Amino acid sequence: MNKNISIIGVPMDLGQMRRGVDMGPSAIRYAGVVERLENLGYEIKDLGDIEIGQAERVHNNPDTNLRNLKAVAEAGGKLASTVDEVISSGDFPLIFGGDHSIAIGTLAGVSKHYENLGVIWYDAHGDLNTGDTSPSGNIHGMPLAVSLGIGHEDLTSIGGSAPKIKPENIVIIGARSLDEGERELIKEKGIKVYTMHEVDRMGMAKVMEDAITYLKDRTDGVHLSLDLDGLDPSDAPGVGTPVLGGISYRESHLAMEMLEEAKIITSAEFVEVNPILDEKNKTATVAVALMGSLFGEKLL
Ligand code: HAR
Ligand code: MN
Ligand code: MN
Ligand code: MN
Repeated sequence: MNKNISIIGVPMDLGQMRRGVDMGPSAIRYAGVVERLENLGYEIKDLGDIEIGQAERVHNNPDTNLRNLKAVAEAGGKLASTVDEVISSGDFPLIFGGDHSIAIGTLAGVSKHYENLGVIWYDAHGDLNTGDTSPSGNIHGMPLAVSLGIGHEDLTSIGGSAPKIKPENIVIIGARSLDEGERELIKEKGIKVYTMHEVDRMGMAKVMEDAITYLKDRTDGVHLSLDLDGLDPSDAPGVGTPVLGGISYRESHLAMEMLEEAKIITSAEFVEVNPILDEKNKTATVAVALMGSLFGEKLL
């Protein structure tokens, strides 16, 4: 793993309707992430937080049902440029959310550097909605579709109009809440998904082994987009849209350890940590523990 890490905080809470997730980056820092990674021999630069604009006081844009579209798109553009600069400087970009809408900007920045960027989407949700299929109008349910070039132009055009990723380079892990339109898109595009059914049936070791083999063959870099709601709410309670029956803390550690061993991850983001909904910063602490494993912490 690249020994130089640049941290970027994105205090974004406009991609969904529960306040508090904008405090995620702060909670993750407070849980000791810099010290944890420094102890593993990494050189850490904390670039601070991306500036986020104002929420719409009432959603009254007749042209779209996407809430806070302007502010989410603006922040995405800023994040894309920052991530692009970090990679150009030779550092590993490590992004803290904020809600998952920030992945639009992250992937726009990262994808400039790879021909065939792989993505591991660790999440209870598919985040494959568009304005037409979304039950909520919340942009945090759309970033993976947007990165495929599907969705509102103000979002798909961030960092250039070409799609940022190819459907065959995506692996979704932990899905257990998919909307009808998302299921159709998964089938139409042939996106690889390990739902909780596969995690239960195959076990996490086999899921990760398969996912790693699949991505290693076809990609020249892999971004990990880890939504804390991929974990079971008993292990990660501080999230806005918890779904029962998720991936355990131990399974998640194993997944991170296997990614570290495979040496395929070239950028990462940890999103949806909401300290207001949390129990004594547990979810941020879990996020930092998982980063420990991802970056090479060993038990013995
Ligand atoms: N699928 C639902 C929607 O689009 C819920 C999405 C919740 N998304 C996140 N990110 N928390 O995964 O509104
Ligand atoms: Mn706010
Ligand atoms: Mn998500
Ligand atoms: Mn989710």
